Amino acid sequence: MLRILGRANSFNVRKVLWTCDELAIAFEREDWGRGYRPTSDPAFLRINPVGLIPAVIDDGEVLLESNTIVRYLATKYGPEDFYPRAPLARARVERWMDWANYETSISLRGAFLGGMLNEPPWNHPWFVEQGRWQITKEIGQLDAHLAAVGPYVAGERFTAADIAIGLVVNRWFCLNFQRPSFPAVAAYYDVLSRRAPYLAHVRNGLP
Ligand SMILES: N[C@@H](CCC(=O)N[C@@H](CS)C(=O)NCC(=O)O)C(=O)O
Repeated sequence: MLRILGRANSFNVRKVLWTCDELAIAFEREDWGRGYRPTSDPAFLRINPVGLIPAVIDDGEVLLESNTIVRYLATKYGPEDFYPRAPLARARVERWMDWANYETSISLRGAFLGGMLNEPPWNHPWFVEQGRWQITKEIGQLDAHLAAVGPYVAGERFTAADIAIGLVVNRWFCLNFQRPSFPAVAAYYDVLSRRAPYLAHVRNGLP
């Protein structure tokens, strides 16, 4: 059975849990990371020398990096719609996964880790303000995109792109500053919230 290493409240582990439930993949999960066994433990570092969760073990093979794991599971277990094989359709999914993991990760360090959890060094006031400004700009870009192509990020169908973006959107709605309203993003949050695995692993009260 698939083994998922990582705490269930981690942003990146939740992508894997959500994917498994969407694709009906059986798994067992072990608590590793902040508040549990530390990822600096030599036993964990033998699995992921970078010391980050999630790590997944499938058929004795280690998989690392949340978006790579989602794509691996989608390729191995998922239907065509969820992770298209055609190059252009696939690129339209992967574009948003890359955008989420690079662009919004940077802004959420200031807006979430600094501004909400007060974690140094991200809590420097300049960095918090910069992160809030940047994530607001990015959610505005997502809003314009969803208004044009919705209801899902890649258009008509729910895809792996929604796994990455669904986490960002949930966190956006939990941020503790005066956020402008973005109607297409709010509608998208409602659409995702009709999915039981989203409510179980993502919109479950955690940012
Ligand atoms: N790029 C990595 C980032 C992984 C990451 O930042 N994981 C965080 C949790 S979301 C972590 O390992 N934190 C340390 C801890 O929980 O001890 C991915 O997408 O998997």
